[in-house]
Amino acid sequence: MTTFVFPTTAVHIEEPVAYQRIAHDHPVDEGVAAVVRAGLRSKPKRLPPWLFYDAAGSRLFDEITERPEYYLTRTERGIFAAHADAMIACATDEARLRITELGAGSADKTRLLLKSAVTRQGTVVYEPLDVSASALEAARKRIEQEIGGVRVAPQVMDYTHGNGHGLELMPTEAGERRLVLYIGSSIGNFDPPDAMRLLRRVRGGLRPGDGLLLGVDLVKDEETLLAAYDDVAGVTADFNLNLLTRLNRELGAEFYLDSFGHRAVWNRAESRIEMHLESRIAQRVRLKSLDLEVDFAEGETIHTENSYKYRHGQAEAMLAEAGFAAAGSWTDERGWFEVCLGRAE
Ligand code: AVJ
Repeated sequence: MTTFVFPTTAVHIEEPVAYQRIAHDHPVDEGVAAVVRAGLRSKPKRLPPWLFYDAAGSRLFDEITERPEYYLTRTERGIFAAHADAMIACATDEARLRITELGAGSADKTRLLLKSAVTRQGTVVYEPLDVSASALEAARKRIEQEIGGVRVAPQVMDYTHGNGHGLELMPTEAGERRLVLYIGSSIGNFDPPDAMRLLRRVRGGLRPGDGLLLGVDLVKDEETLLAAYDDVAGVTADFNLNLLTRLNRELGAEFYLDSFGHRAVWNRAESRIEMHLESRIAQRVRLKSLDLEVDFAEGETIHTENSYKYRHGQAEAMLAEAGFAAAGSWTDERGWFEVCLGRAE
């Protein structure tokens, strides 16, 4: 029996027996277990955003990108639709291009760039890098089916965890240049020092003349930013709360979803949107597979994501610091999103 202590009363809820059974059928992923244990014992509590992306979370993220408030995907796609040819021309500089993407393909956005490359040089090798073999396989099928002339060469890799070395990529051939795509504002999840480490790591895997195309979300009015991370249909809330569903399933946790709420905050000083899961009540939550009990005060939060927003010119400055010369930058008519091309020096 689990007890939720409300300010004025106490509610008793039956043990979620089904979770217990599943937790025992399920081998516990040690990486997930370690990061959850550390994150829920730290003060303030936090969990890393990569935990969002189980099967249900990945579906919810795709749904977010279609919400009217989530301008990021639509805006970046518009930039590619208008400028993909210019970007590819700028990156090739007479050489043959090989396109490497950090992440398993951002669907139509990547497609626009691949099409430009095929138009320009007849065929192109496309190398998506991702930790998920299944995501890579889905991307390979989709892309080979949809665009002729693209040879997909997926590589299973966790590009986010460095060890001081450069990215280990397949060697390019003579007369070939690599263009790395890091789009979709994915870099926004990293705080500035980690973002710089990642960019340097990418640079470490490249040769002079190779390129990095970086997509970043820009600072804009607070109302627009907050709405993008708190859509009225509640998809972002479901996406955030799904993290607790995942812990219930995988770690035999006993989070009662109705006792937590989604909160998006604009942290102006840090220039980032923060997502939190806020405990509506004072409560103790058990995570059976971790043999852990976690206390929450009423209103206490688990910080689940940062999404950094940049000022115009900042992405280029970061690229420069990582060893890339500015080779081009494109934005939309509202100046909401920016795509920058850096050339490895
Ligand atoms: C995938 C990290 C770019 O920060 O906008 C969307 C994730 N979180 N809504 C972002 C996200 C909430 C997204 N990124």
